Amino acid sequence: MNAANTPEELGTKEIQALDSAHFMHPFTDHGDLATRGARVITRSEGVYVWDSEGEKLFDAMSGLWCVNVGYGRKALAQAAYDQMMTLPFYNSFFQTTNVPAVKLATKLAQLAPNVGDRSFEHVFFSSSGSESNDSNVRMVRRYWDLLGQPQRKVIISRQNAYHGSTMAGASLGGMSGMHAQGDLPIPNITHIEQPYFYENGLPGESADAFGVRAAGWLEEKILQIGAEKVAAFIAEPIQGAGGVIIPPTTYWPEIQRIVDKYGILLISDEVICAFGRLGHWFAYERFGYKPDLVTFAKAVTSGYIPLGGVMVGDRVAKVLIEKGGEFNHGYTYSGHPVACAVALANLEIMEAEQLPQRVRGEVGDYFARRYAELGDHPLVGMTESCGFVAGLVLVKNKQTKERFSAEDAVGMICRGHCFRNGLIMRAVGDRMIIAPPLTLTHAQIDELMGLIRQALDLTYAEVKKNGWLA
Ligand code: PXG
Repeated sequence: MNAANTPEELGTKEIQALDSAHFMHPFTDHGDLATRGARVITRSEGVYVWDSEGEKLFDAMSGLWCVNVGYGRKALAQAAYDQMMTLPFYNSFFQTTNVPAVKLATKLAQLAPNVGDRSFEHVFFSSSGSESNDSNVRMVRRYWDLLGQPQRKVIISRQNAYHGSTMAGASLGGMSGMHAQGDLPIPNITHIEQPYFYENGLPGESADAFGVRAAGWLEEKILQIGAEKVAAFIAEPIQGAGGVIIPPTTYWPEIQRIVDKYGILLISDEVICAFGRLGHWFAYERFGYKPDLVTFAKAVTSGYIPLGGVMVGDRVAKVLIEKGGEFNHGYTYSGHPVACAVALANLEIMEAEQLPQRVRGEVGDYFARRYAELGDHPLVGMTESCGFVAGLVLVKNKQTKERFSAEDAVGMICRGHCFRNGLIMRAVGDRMIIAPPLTLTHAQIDELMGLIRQALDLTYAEVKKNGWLA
């Protein structure tokens, strides 16, 4: 154990006390946390993490949607060590560059498939998804200014989207709880309803019909604002933090038709969905649409070190480069050599182990089949998965699909049972979601489904005891 990680010297209680005294966590009620004490995660291997009490947990969330190659990869540590000893940092502002950043940009340009007249030859680097989406706002505005259409300012996004936590990221996102704090969204960002069929489909409406109707909300919004004022539409291929909301297959083609019709830019926020998660290097390939800008972060390094960025499609890159002169935007760590070296080593593992192919091939099929079996549980209203993301809805009554009330906090009850029984699964309202490492073996898929079923059984027993079942 090194100095930064010494549970032997500091007991769990002491770490929790210091945590409460000094560490402000993201999205956390600190009063509440102080009463229960944070769980201290101390080590990891493969698809498992351990806490300071020695409890082993199956990490079905890949850290936070990012550890796609699994924990304990020596090659990534070695890449970081070697790069730190060679050149730990140099900036890329003043007409300088570094080899790992150049190699990574080249590699990403190779991996991003061309679609129709769109190709991706350029990458802008940041250190996170949030920063990348701020960069998107800056680039989109610069693009339209350079084209002599400065009135194109409005970016349309969706309710319940997550695009990060900076001013622009939180504004682009559609989380009402975030907007309620700090006067968000910032001007010129507006939202349409999400394509959540289970919740918003009309009685008798097919998923396909709903997909077209939901995409139509974009056209309605564009017409309401005036097409000449709309700069871009931003969306996650599948909403992650919003609860793994998988749009009907008709949704994306109709979105494409609409953005093409009005000539507005399309931003695909693939912070969760890229790098094999849906069985492809980039998710737009899976759904067959043509974005102009693609946000990435998280799994580009499998979360081993912070790195994010934007794949800049030729339509935008050409204008910025040929007409733009200096673009007054960038971060100290844009193209950080250590982060880029780790990303290269990570992508090498993904290629060598064919992780995207695994996810869209037989292993992915097995995962989908086993996950769908959870649909027979009395508490489960529906299951859905795509690649290695999956979600299910907890319901009071399987036949009528009656939902629990928000006060019941049934998702949190289920999450508690998961944690106490060796499983990390995320709760978003009454949806339970997972995004496991892409390395899962068949045996680990079986283990995971067993752990989920056990948590569902325990949750069922508890809500039954509470008299909540309809
Ligand atoms: N876009 C998307 C689609 C994301 O999922 C971000 C942007 C922001 O990335 P950074 O690196 O700035 O955090 C994200 C991040 C959750 C959860 O509760 C999800 C994210 C972050 C934190 C929590 O599921 N996604």
